[in-house]
Amino acid sequence: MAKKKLNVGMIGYGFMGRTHSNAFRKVGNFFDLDYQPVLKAICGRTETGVKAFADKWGYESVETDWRKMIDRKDIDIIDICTPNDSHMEIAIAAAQAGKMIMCEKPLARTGAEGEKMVAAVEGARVANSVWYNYRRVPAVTMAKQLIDEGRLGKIFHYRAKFLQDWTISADLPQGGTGLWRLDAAAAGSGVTGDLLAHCIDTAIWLNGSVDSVTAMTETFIKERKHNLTGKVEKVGIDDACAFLARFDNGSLATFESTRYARGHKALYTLEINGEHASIAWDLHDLHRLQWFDHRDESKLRGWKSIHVTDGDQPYMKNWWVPGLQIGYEHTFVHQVADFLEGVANNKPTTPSFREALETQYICDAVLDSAKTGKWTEVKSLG
Ligand code: SOE
Repeated sequence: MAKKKLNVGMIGYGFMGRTHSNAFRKVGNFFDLDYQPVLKAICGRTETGVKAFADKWGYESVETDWRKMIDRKDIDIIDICTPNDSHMEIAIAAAQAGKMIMCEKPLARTGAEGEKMVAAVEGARVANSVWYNYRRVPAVTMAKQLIDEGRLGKIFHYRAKFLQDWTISADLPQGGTGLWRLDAAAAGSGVTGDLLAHCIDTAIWLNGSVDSVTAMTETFIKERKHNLTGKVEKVGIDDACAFLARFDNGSLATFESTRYARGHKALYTLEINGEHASIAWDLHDLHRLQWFDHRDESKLRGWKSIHVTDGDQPYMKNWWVPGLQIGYEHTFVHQVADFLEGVANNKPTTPSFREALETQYICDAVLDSAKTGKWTEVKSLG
């Protein structure tokens, strides 16, 4: 049977524009789905740049004004790949136009912005999801299955960190292409919204809601030249953040992130300790899940390194043959596959905007706590 086409209109074409375009192109080759995405239009402000991107990735048309893209009748899905300060405006307009929406993480700069986005997509009843791609690393999805099957028993500890080192130089400017992540007005926050948001999203998916947090943040380089104004301006983002959390299930957690950990480029690790078993995972070895089960016979008990590449492990039957691994780009393919399956079955794709709002509330509580120095309760989703 011929697949039904869904036309994608992508807004923004930086690093995430590439990961998403690649995913839309590949998904139909590996997943058996009712729907086939079509790269219908790409939108960016600079005509030459957006045309070059369209040629490279095979988009059928280009737009330089996102509002025109949203007005187009031939677009079904709006994919938001712009910096965080435009997520809300674009998502609300897209929802009002009845488009399905896939939004790059984080949902927004703040919980208040996120609430308006949730109201818009739920009011318009349009399919929506946020690209928290690390949920869809097969080893991480398998961790979720093992936890949901009760194999860890009661969970006592959750530990996560996300370390990078790319902003150490004081000469690095803030603002503009690629560097908007250093500009608080565009990004909302620093490592909290950019990197810890990933750790938080995975954590609440695996271990449930967070009740309260206590945090510290630091901005190591206080002033940087701003690419848009040409002037040296105050840096408003957090360069590093560490926080403690209490989950609703009684477990305790530590989270840490920085862009000043010399030698680390994208070290995202997590560990969970339960009553019966522990799990550990490392993005640099993303196809492996470390597993310790205290119920094993004592003389053989020890950490196992499970190579998550077999057909009965999450997503893997769609790829190569057992033993051959996949990587970072495939997590985005999985996100599209799940979204299209959700559209076919009229089921929400996790994380929905509402689920991603919980991450936003935790980020808000972390940043508030870092200012007040106090334990802070996380706003409830209601
Ligand atoms: C920042 O360097 C960044 O690109 C994040 O924005 C992504 O979300 C993360 O997956 C990798 O690091």
